Amino acid sequence: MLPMPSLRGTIEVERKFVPLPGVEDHLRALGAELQYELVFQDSYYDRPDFRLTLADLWLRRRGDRWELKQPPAWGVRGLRGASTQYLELSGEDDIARRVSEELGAPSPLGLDALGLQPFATFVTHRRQFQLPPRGGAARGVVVDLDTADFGFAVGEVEVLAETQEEAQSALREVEEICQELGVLSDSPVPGKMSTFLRLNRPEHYARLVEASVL
Ligand code: V4E
Repeated sequence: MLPMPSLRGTIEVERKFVPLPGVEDHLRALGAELQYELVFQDSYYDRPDFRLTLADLWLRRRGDRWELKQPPAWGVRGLRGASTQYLELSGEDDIARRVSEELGAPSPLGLDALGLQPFATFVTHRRQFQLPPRGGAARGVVVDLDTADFGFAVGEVEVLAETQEEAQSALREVEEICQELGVLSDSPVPGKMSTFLRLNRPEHYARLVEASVL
């Protein structure tokens, strides 16, 4: 077992999929229940030189909350490809500190003082399903079915993990559910953000593909 850093946080191990017709019936047959239906707006922010997203940092305002997704310092080792793992920060002060650090600010500044601009804004209609925990796992599996207002739909299977062992089993669980749903693709399925950028911000998209962030 690897030594663990003391500050762990919770990481999201996820896999996106193309939501085929009948996916909701399929989910219910696996024991999933609809948790909620929600409409929210995301605005993603970066510097004009794409400093944050080139570092795989995704700063967004979802409704009235700031959120930051970043690659975790721990998790499934060597994970690449169709499944992803990200650590999500949600306290505005913590986020401002992390973004200040990434941008090389001499001292932590507020998010409004860091020269950030929105580069993508879209509205998502989400239906979230919950699958009961399996095989002794502490948490259930969440499946989101999202439709964005630019005419794009995507599904996502997500399991939270707090230790490296949990992250490994979360990855196995996420792949197992995708397999059972018949949506386990070998190659990564594009999400809302990468699709939005490809359609609306081709220069930004090309830089991220070139840097292997997307
Ligand atoms: C992490 C990330 C981006 C930010 C958007 O994350 P995502 O999970 O796609 O959005 P959403 O709305 O489902 O967030 P949730 O509600 O689950 O918190 S945009 C690009 N990335 C990186 C990334 C990647 N490199 N590859 C894949 C397949 N997905 C995401």
